[in-house]
Amino acid sequence: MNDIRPHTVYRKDYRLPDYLVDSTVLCFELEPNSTLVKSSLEIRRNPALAEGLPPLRLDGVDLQLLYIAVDGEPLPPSRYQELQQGLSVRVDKPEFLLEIHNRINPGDNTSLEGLYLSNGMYCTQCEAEGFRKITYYPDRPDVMSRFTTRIVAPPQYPVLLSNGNEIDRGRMDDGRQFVTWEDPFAKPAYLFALVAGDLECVEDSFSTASGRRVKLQIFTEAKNIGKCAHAMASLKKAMRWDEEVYGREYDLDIFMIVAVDHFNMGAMENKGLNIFNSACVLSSPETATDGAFQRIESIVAHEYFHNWSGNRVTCRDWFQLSLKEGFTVFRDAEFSADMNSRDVKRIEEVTRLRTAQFAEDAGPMAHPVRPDSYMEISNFYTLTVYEKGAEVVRMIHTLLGPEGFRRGTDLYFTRHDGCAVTCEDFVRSMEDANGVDLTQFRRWYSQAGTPVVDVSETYDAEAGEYRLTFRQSCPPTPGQSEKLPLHIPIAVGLLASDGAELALDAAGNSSRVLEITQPEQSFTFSAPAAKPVPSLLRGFSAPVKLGFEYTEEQLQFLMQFDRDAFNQWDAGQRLAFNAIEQSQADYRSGAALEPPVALIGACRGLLQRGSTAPALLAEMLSLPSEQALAEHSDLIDAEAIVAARDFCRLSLGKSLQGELLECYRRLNTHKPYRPEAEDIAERSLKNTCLGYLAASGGAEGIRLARAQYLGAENMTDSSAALRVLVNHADRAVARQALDDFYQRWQEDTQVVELWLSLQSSSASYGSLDLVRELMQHPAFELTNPNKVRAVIGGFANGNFTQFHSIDGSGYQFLAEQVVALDSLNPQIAARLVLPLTHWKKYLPQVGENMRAALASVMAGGQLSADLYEVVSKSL
Ligand code: 0A1
Ligand code: ZN
Repeated sequence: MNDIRPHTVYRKDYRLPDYLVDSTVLCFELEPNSTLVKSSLEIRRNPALAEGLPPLRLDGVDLQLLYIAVDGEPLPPSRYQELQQGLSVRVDKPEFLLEIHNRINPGDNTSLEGLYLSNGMYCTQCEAEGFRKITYYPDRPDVMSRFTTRIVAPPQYPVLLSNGNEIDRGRMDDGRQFVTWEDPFAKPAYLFALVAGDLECVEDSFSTASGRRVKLQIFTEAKNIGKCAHAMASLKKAMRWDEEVYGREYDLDIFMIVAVDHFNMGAMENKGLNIFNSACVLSSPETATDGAFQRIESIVAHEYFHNWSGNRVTCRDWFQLSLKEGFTVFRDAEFSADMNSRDVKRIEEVTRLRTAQFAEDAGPMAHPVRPDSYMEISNFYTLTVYEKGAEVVRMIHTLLGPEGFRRGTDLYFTRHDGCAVTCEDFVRSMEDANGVDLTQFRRWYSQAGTPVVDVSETYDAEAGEYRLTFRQSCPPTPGQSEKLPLHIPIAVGLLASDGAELALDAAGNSSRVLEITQPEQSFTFSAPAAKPVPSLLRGFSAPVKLGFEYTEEQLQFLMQFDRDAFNQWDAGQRLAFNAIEQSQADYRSGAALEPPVALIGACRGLLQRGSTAPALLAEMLSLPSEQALAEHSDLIDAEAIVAARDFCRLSLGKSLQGELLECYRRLNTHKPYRPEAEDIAERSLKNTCLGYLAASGGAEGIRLARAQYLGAENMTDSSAALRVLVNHADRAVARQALDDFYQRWQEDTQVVELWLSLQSSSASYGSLDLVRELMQHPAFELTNPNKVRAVIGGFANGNFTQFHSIDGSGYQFLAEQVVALDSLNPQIAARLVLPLTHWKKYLPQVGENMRAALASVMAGGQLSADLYEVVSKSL
């Protein structure tokens, strides 16, 4: 934490760097509390700029400067000035060698940015602005340099890694050893990485399309060496996929992944040396759920794909973050869709977007995919930049088609290889490769907020014409009161009364992408026989809220007949939203709640027909989460949401008991575990049924859950059964199962994280007292983000019932924890506080409690820039 007032950085203020760094030679002498860093930088005046030699500004935070020299001559103090966050050097020639020695303290670095220690192992995290915590440097992504790194360490750190290829190693007279690495590709400092530790590795290799052999290594502590196989298999699949789908080959002779326990995010794409949060790389059937297996596959792919979309072509400045993140999320989503169930993958993405990104868009931190300003860039690693950014890329893909999109990416990679570029450059490549004009489409990058598209229909029976009219609008967001119309691709189909699809064009296609560009726009279709039922926004072709007044019958019809699986699911979600919202209204007015008859009927039909794929069926039977319902509300009444949702769940469970039981029994086989799509789907459906059976109050559900818990041979089934017991069994039964689980898995960090979050996020079990108790448990560590996310995050983000307890105790608790965390890890503190920032959307009394908690954070003393930005913008 530093003590200067955070200031705002604006995109419009971008200037080219005054100086370039052609080569960067680093030497680290590792010691826990006093690591020596020596750097030699070949610096050159940027030829793109005018005459003159302005001072050289270097970034630096928490560094102790020991030595500074130019071309071998130590600099007199008159030639440089230490600033609060860097160094200013007076320059007298256009090219020179700058040498700097400084010390840092990795042992005390709990921010997990820069160089730090995690379980006795050294590792780095430099994105976005962490390199400045290592040494003085122009820490900006448009300064790209070739790095050579020597690491010197005592023998208890036998593995010494950095980017690129190993070029030298040896032992010093004092017994320390060294390894030197050279990265032939110029890169910005944020992609620098160093690891030193007592690690083991699994090794494999990959033959590229052009026949080069790449060594693949995954490093972990010895105890986890048996948990790397799935990540390795995922990596090889990703490498092949990127060759096949994008024509992108890997470029170094070695690709390394290291698992670390203390990490702020999921993983990091450092050139040739990816560093991963252990939870996103380690797995085994006994210890990892299906969800974890799939997450690992997608994150390994995501980081690998960055080698082209991020590293070879990088961002000019941090406002362009979505250039690499939106594009790479789109790439990893398509990869996962190809490896697993495409429909379920899309449903999961859209659920996340609607629940969390739409909420972000409607909150005080709303920003465009390409933000215009920030105080702390770490706060902009958001769902908007990542997920909405990916939706924007997906829309380009939809508009251009797969071949057109590939022409665009080919041009983008060739044109900008080795460069630091902008979102504008990406769009221009798409235009130039396809001869199209995306001028209006660009507004997706600059306009914040979730667009609303309201649709109405008319039918002229005589003319046999069906007409759809689209009206688009977008609510104001901070700093953007007026919005311009967007270019929105809306995929539609029309269904006849027998479920057949109408042909929408001369070629007989039954799905068509309508391009909406005007505030209001109509399209007419030929429908000679009768008025059709529209299937709108197929595959969620644009990140908008679509309004259309469907009747319950139409929704049931679409659930059964729509050819678009996403819209089948979405029709069911609309039915569920309507039913739960009706129950909320009844709850508030004191009326008796009515079972959701249409929803029950539709779900019964799905279960009885048995024609829906298990993966999709599991999704279709799942109710929207409390968080999704909250996002859907104009004014959030947390208590009514919980009551109404619980009631609908109970009604479904009771009414469909026979069907659910039958389905559960049919799928509850003891197959050997495979994390393959088909098996994952069956487990998902089975455990969905189990959840309903237990939620409906009968003893049978609990009995089945106990039996499943005892007999489970994989973590998916075991943890699903445990979750059911924790949420629905008597407290004593739940406690016993939890104790048993902990006894069995206490040595496994990832399983213990699961055990913690399962409790903190339980509506019935996870009281605030329990959460405080968990924070005292030996497994909890306030300096470990995974533990913080499991316990405090699980409570604040996953336990809607208890967190929103009417007395405001949950909010006050969160505020206290955020303040405590801010002095340790500002990035995590600023993320953890987010649930409080939506206070304006809650019923006045509740919202006031949330606001008061936020205000108490502000009053909590000197805040980090990270936390200050979020809290001040939200108050
Ligand atoms: N580029 C990484 C995300 C990341 C960002 C910041 C980090 O530390 C503060 C770490 C990772 C990705 O997209 O995977
Ligand atoms: Zn990324």
